Amino acid sequence: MVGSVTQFPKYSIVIPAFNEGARIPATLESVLSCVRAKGWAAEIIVVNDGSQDATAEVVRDFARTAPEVRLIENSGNRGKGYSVRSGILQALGEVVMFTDSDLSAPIEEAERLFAAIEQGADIAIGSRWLESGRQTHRQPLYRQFFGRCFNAVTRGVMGLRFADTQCGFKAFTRPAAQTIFQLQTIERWGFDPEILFIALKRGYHVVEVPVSWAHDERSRMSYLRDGMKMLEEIAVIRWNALLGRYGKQVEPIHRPR
Ligand SMILES: Nc1nc2c(ncn2[C@@H]2O[C@H](COP(=O)(O)OP(=O)(O)O)[C@@H](O)[C@H]2O)c(=O)[nH]1
Ligand SMILES: [Mg+2]
Repeated sequence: MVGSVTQFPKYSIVIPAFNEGARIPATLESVLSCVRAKGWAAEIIVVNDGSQDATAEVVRDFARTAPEVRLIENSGNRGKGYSVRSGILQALGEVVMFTDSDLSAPIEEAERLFAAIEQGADIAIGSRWLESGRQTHRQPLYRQFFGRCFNAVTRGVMGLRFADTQCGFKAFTRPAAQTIFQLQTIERWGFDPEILFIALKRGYHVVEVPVSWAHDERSRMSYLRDGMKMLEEIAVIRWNALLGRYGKQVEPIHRPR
């Protein structure tokens, strides 16, 4: 647990947050009450990505009364990929997951990811498309369209045979998380296909788990601009692979004793 020197949490829940002052209080309430109701030994790490609003203060307020909550601050706005990596590499849990701040997948669904890991997966990724009936509020059609196109590209160009690479709800064993995120180079939206690509390359067992999902309209993404950037990032990933950058040896990160 945070603050304890001998015992580490079983689960780390990493939440990247950019200008989430409005959404994060309800998010932390839900995550905390879920963690406590289920009796999970968990830490909740919010990574503030250079927000210009009150995100950091709100999280600090929570942390005052909830020892499970930790705040990590980026030096400025560095991107979702950078933020998730930072949280995951500083996490202390045996199983490490990340979720979007809007909790589009309710945090209770984490149990399904944890169960998959319990059953032997190294990585369990949430999927909105395996059982699409679980989506109570779908993305608008144009976003579904972009999503499908991007999926076709990750399949064709990167060989990723997953129904949904982009779901912001993924869990890892500690060793898998440390290896993959130390090799990650993409710091903005295109980091998801990169971590999956590395995972397969390093021989990890990845399973897709259908999760419930309610799209939140207040998206932080600009589909056209960020979509173009993501295509460029796929080229970078291919290039990195060609240069053997994902085959490097990686040392585990030791937890403070
Ligand atoms: N836009 C944006 N979101 C970030 C950034 N860094 C972290 N995030 C977080 O990434 C998560 C996903 O954002 P969201 O708006 O829900 O994305 P969408 O639902 O996929 O459109 C949220 O938790 C954001 O706070 C960043 O630089 N830009
Ligand atoms: Mg969202």
